[in-house]
Amino acid sequence: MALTEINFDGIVGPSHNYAGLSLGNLAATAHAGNVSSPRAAALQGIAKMRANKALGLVQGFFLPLPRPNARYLTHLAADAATDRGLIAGAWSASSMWTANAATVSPAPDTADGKCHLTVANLVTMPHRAHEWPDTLRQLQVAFSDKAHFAVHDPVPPSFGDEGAANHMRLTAGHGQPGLEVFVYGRSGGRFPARQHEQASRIVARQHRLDPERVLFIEQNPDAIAAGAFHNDVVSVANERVLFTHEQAFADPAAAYEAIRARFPAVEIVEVPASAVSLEEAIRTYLFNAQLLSLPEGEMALVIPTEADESSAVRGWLDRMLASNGPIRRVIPVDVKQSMANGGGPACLRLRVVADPATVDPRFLLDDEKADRIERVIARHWPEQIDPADLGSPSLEKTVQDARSHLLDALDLAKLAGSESA
Ligand code: SUG
Repeated sequence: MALTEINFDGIVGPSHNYAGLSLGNLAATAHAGNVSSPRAAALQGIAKMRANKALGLVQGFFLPLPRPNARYLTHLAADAATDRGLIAGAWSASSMWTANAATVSPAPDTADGKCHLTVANLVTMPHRAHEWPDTLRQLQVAFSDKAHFAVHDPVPPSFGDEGAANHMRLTAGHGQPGLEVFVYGRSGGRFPARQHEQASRIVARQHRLDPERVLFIEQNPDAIAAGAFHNDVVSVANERVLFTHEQAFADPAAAYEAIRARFPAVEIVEVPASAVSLEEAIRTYLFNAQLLSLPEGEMALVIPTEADESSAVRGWLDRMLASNGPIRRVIPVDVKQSMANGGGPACLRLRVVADPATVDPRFLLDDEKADRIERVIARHWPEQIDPADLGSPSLEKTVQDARSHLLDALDLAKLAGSESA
């Protein structure tokens, strides 16, 4: 089979909770302390995968990581009563947002003709910084075919790297060479800039990209300060289309010019602030959408229901659809449980352009496997978690058992236990 885009969604883990750990992520901090619904969250995620698969797309998934992370907890020497944030961090299900798992450069872009993946170090947020060893282990299993994939260690922790959430690819077709656009933050005003320029540059060199087909663009500090903690909250690209908010980049005119110079076929669909303010774009996650090329050839935008329910956003989308632009369909999806932690449809997936036959088939979804996963979730995922219960031995057992049942059901028991320290 030819190279195709495969979306790997993170299965929402059984410890999904609202601990309010991500400074600068407004949804996560607004919902801090709320009771979460891990079972509903995971089922929402499976429904999204099923819907995308039904569009004729290839769908993969990654497993939740072992939580609580026992070795990490030991190293924290945390006090159960006073170090609640640290403990919650060890329990976080944040690996569900696989757009932060790694940066991916497909084979047509790299000097050795392999698909390169660099696991993200996620060092800016403590609860995410301990994800990468287990994520790496999973990537090494899913993409173990060394003739087709090169899986890299994270860039040094001195440079924060948040993976594909700050990376876009423009190309005439997924299987053709592309322009890889890395977006970094220099200043985030009141909030941290999570993607360091040097991390992006290291990844580009490590992936052996052609310097003529790489761009490094600064994110607008005002966007970070308004809550766009990753570029994928304000822009998304697919094939020849860049769908972006007017205020996504520090210098939008220079950014568009540089993109056009290297990829003249680009179609930039820019949403002006006069139609959708930066705040409304961030509140509704209009840009944290999956922009997908359907088998029939047209493009669809999979948006969160929050965006569909906004009159400003919906009004703009209706005008866009009427204008005969490159995006021909808009498909709302309910991922409310993830959205309340600042993770929309695009955060929940990692795009890998590859021949599906070269990927470990245990990570690819079919209908029967979706049924199997749903059954495990319905039976073993907790219905609710109050963040005050994080640390409880009985909840710990429930969460660990739930994950083991999933691993067994998918023949992936070898990923039991933890690599993280
Ligand atoms: O890293 N939220 C995640 C959301 C990640 C979204 N990813 C992309 N935009 N690609 C984060 O901020 C909240 C967890 C908590 O507060 O309990 C959290 O980690």
